[in-house]
Amino acid sequence: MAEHRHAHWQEIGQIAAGVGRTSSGVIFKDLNADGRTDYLCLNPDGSVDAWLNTGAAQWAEQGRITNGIGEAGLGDVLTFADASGDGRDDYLAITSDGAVYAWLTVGAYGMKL
Ligand SMILES: [Ca+2]
Ligand SMILES: [Ca+2]
Repeated sequence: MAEHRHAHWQEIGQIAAGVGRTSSGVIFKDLNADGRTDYLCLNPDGSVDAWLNTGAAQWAEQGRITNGIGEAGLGDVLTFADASGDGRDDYLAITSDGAVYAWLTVGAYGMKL
């Protein structure tokens, strides 16, 4: 008899109160490689504001972590993914022809509580 695995979901309710932005720019990435996804607001100008996930629905505001790349022709799509393999998601700009430019996350994010 074949074993069937099914996803199981446990509702835990609201985990973030929101930061007064529209949902379109909200993304979740792990900035500090602690295994907990962090809350990022990607603004239309490419700047990014971030809140670290400190656990139990507690978010530590980091403020503006980048003003954006400010280069014409880049940033058709802006996103975060770990390009360096260190567990911390990096800032990526994907052009209209699929080329990708990366800004690696270096240093440590503070924990403002
Ligand atoms: Ca994290
Ligand atoms: Ca990285």
